[in-house]
Amino acid sequence: RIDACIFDLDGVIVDTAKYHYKAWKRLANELGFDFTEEQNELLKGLSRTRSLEIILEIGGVRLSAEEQAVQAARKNEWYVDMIRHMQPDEVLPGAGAFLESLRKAGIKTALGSASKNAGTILERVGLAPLFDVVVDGNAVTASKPDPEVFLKGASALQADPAYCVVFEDAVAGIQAARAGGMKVVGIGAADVLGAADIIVSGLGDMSLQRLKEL
Ligand code: B16
Ligand code: MG
Repeated sequence: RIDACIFDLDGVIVDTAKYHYKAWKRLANELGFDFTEEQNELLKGLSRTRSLEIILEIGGVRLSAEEQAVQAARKNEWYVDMIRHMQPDEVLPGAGAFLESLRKAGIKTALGSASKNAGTILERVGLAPLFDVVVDGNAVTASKPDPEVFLKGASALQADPAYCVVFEDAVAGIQAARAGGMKVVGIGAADVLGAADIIVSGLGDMSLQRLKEL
């Protein structure tokens, strides 16, 4: 029995990692060091603040808390400048159709994202109407792997976590779903996402039938 599905945003519904990467790389370069796409992988699912700490460690740069807040805000300005141009064709393959099939089947949907920009992104790509509830980085105090974001989603949908399925592309997100007592579908590569119940390459591989088999 499945009552609700809770979706991560970046890497599951849209690929915003490429915009995060551009903005973080610009910041790293301005601070005098390089930042690679492989290093960007480490930041998936982590909060903006935690991401900046990791980038500064990579560059061996030490900043005061105030200066870190300033730099995180600059990065976010560049990032928002990119995502405000996003279009519906940037929704990852199969995501819209799967969300619609859930709606038809009476299964509730929530977004569970670390991003404080999640609302803007959903509006831009036209998916906001397909989510019953949005829990984003503005609504949580503890980042993934803490289960808070998913538990808040389940609670807002009045769903028992045992009957919720989380869709996640990041290791920290899969750990968060597990810690919340939920089922989890990993999106991506089997070698990194081993702790998921099943692993698919994208929502295009999901169906109501597959969901019921979980
Ligand atoms: P923002 P998700 C996460 O989104 C991204 O994966 C992560 O790279 C980013 O740092 C985080 O959101 C915070 O985003 O700076 O927009 O608040 O995967 O949890 O949907
Ligand atoms: Mg993600």
